[in-house]
Amino acid sequence: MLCRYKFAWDDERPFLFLKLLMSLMLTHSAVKRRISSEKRLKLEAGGGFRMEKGLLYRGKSKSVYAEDDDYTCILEYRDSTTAGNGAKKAELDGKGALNAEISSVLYQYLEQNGIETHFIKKLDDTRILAKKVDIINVEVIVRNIAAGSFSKKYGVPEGRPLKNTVVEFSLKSDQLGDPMMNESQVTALGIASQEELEVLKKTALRINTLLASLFDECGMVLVDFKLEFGIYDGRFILADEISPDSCRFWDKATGSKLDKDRFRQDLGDVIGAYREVLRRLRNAQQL
Ligand code: ADP
Ligand code: AIR
Ligand code: ASP
Repeated sequence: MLCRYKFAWDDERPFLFLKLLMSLMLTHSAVKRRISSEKRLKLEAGGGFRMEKGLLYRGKSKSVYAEDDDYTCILEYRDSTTAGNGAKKAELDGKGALNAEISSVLYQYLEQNGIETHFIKKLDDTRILAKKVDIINVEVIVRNIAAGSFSKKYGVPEGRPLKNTVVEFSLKSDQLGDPMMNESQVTALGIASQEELEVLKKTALRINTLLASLFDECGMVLVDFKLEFGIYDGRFILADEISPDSCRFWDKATGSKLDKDRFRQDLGDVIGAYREVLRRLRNAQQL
C-alpha cells in the first residue's frame, strides 16, 4: 500500500506526519534536558534533590553559597579531604577552619603586594565572603622543586631543584583526572586566549616569588602549588584557595612534609602539620 502511495504537492498528509514526528522529538529532548539538569544539581549539591538553601555548588572540600547580590558568594571550607580527584576520602576534624584561616592570611598578604584576589573578608571560622567569579577551567600549577606527578611522569627524584620555575596548565575535570594541557590545547578549546595565558603565567610567577619569600621566612620550602583564576568584572583575579591542600611545603631543616601529601601518602598527623603551617605564618614579619 505504501508503495502505491503517490505524493502530490497539494497533499498535506506527509507534512502532518512530519510535524507530528518533530513535535515528538522536541518533547523528548526537552524531557532529557530537564532530567540531566536535575541530575547535575543533584550531583553538585551532594546527592540529594532537596538542595540546602542558597547552595550553588558543593565541591570536594568547599561549598559555595549564593549571596543576595550577583557579585559576591560565600565559600565554606569543610573538613572533607580527598586525594586522587576524589578516589580517597576522609573527614579531618578542624581542617576546614585551618585552611580558611591560612588561605585568608595568604590572600591578604597577596592583596597587600598588588595581586587582586576574590577575598573580601572572613565571616567566621570556616566561611569567607568572596567576589563571585566565573572560574577559568584550567588549573595553573607552579613548580620550584620536582615532586608529585612531575617526578612520577618524568622519572625525576622527588626533591631535585629545577633549573627554572615550571608553569603548567591542566584541565579542571575530576572525571578526566585533571589532564595536563599545553598552551595550544588551552587556546584551541577556547578556554583562554594566548594573551590571557600570558597574564595568567605572569601573575602565577609573581605569586610564586611573593609566597616563596614568605615561606622561606617561616622555615619552609615552597615546592609547588596550584592556582585557580576567575573572571570578575572583566578582569582575571585569583580565586579558590591557597592552603596545604593546594600546595606542597617542606620544613627547611628536616624536609618533613607539611601539606596534603601527609594524607595522600598516609604519613599521619595531617592536622598537626596544617596547624604548624598556620603557627609559623602567624609569626612571620612580612605579614
Ligand atoms: P572541587 O570543585 O575541585 O571539588 P572545592 O571543593 O574546593 O573543589 O570546591 C570549590 C569550588 O568553588 C571550586 O570548583 C572552585 O573552582 C570554585 N570557586 C572558588 N572560588 C570561587 C569564587 N570566588 N567564585 C565562584 N566559584 C569559586
Ligand atoms: N593540586 C593539583 N590539583 C589539585 C591540587 N591540590 C596541587 C597539589 C600540588 C600541585 O598542585 O597539591 O601542590 C602539583 O600537584 P601534582 O599532583 O601535579 O604534583
Ligand atoms: N585536589 C584533588 C583531590 O582533592 C587531587 C589531589 O589533591 O590529590 O582529590
